[in-house]
Amino acid sequence: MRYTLLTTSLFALSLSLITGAALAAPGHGGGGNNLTEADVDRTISLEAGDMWFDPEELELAAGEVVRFEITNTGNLEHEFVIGSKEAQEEHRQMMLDMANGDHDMSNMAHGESHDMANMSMAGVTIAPGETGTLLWSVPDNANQLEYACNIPGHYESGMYGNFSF
Ligand SMILES: [Cu+2]
Repeated sequence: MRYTLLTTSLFALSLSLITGAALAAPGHGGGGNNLTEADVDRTISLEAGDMWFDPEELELAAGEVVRFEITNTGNLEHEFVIGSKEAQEEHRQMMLDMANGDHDMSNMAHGESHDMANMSMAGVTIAPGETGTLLWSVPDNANQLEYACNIPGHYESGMYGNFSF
C-alpha cells in the first residue's frame, strides 16, 4: 500500500515536469500549449483500460486541432501521453527510476526538464472512472509519434497506440 501511494505521487511529479516544461516553452508559434476550446476542429474519444487503449490507431490530419477525451474504464490510474518513441522511452525510464528511488530528485528536476522541453510531449493523467481531456495541434510528423501510458509495466503490456494520416 505504501509503495502504491509513493509510486502515484512520484508519477504525478513526473507528469508535472512534462507539463512544466511544456508551459515553459516560448509562447510564439510554440507547440499548441495555448490552445483553447475555440480552436478545436474535432473531438476524438478513447477508452483507457487496464492495459490497453481503444482504439489502438487514430487517423489524423496534419494541422488540425484535436480534443482527446480519454475515459479510464479500468481500475488503475493511467496516463495518455503523446510523443516520439524515444521520448516515451525516456519518460518511462525516468518514472521507473523514480519509483525505484534511484534518482536524486533535485538534480533530476533540473537536468530532465530541459530534455522534456526538447521532446515536446503532451499528456494527461486519468484516475479510474474519470475522463481526461487534452487539446493537441497535430504536427506534420504525427505519424511518427505514439500515444502511450508510461506507468511502470503498462506500456510493456501493450498500452500504446499509433497515429496515421
Ligand atoms: Cu496505464
